Amino acid sequence: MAAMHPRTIVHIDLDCFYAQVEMVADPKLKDKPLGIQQKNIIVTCNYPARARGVHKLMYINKVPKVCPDLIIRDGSNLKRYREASEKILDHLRGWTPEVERLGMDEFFLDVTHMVADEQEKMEKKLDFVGHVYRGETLTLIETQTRNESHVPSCTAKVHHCRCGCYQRLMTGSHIAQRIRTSLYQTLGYTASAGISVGKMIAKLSGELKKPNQQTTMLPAYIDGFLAPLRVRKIPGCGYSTSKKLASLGIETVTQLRNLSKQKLIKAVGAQIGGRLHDLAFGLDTSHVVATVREKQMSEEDSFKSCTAIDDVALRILSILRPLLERVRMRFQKHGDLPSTLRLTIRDRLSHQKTEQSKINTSGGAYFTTRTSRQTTIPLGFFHPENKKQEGYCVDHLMKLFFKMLLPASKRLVGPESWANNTE
Ligand code: TTP
Ligand code: MG
Repeated sequence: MAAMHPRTIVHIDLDCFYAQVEMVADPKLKDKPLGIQQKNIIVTCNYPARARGVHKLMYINKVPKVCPDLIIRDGSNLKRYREASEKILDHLRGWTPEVERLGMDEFFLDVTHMVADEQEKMEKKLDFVGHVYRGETLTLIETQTRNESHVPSCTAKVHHCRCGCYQRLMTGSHIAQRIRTSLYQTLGYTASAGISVGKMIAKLSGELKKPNQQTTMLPAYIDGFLAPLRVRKIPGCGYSTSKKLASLGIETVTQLRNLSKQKLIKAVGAQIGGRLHDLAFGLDTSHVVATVREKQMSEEDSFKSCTAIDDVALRILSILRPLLERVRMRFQKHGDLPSTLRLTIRDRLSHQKTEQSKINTSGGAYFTTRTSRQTTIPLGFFHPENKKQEGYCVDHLMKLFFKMLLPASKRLVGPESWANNTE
């Protein structure tokens, strides 16, 4: 008979990521409260700072009252965080090729094959390593496995998965521990991990104990664990979906379970609705999709307070420079260069006012909800030896900018040359 829970998934989330990058670079910071600032917000802070009451996304003006001696580092240049994320990805790939990166500091690893290999050669592991959700009941499970007659009948249902997942997850917990230890010993980073039979539940389990800890979730407990959670906790249930659900009086997973799949689909659409319905019941068959080298490189800016054309050009230049630096590093590492330059602009009326410039190495279609224009770049143009690339890119991005924004850009003050020069 096929196993009901055949997979073992590990989710790894780096602790206070940006702050850790700073602490790894400068170990003196390690035990001091440290916050990372972007604009007027502390985007993250280390755990000594959290113990003092600082939290992620705290406004900077609240800091003096809460933690006057907070050390603040500027986090507006993402370069070192991206580099650290690349190194971590490379390291994790040394364990298994099946690594999917989510954002910069989260990684899913499908360790099913590693578990199978390990189980073949090992004598049985005696226990889990790290935390186990509702671990206090595990003695009963073991008692039951060894000699069922000693187990009170009321526990039998809860612990009765005989597909072998219990043993696999136990092995998975040892693998997760080894991966975390090697990450620390090799690169100096601590991470928290969740271990379970699917991606969503592994991610949610890892959040239970932080920092530098891990939690295993056995299938028998998934249902009860999910039931009281707020729907917003379910990956894929974002701000607008949870708002739609709230308007139907649905705020928890239990309430979501009581809504029929048809009604849910009607409220939030077929794609999200179908998936949410399954996830509410812990059904998650989504695979770990190994992260391939990024096809596009992008930087973005809100372009706030740009009133003159020169402001726009300067702002484009300031976001272009880190982008070109990334292109150079990638060339050094992998030897490939971009072929397309793309500018994307999000509608200023939408609630996320962001404009992006993109260098696209694939040339493929990318965003559907934003306006974008692109231009093909001569082969080899982005070679680091070419000193003219910066000025050339600004010129082209300005032309693309005017192509898209001609009516609005007439309100900007400044030279007409770019506007008039839009092939
Ligand atoms: P998180 O994993 O949410 O946070 P974290 O790693 O700092 O802390 P934790 O120990 O709780 O996992 O985000 C990863 C990084 O992303 C974080 O270090 C800073 C950045 N970030 C933003 O840029 N904007 C945001 O709104 C948040 C929440 C994080
Ligand atoms: Mg993190």
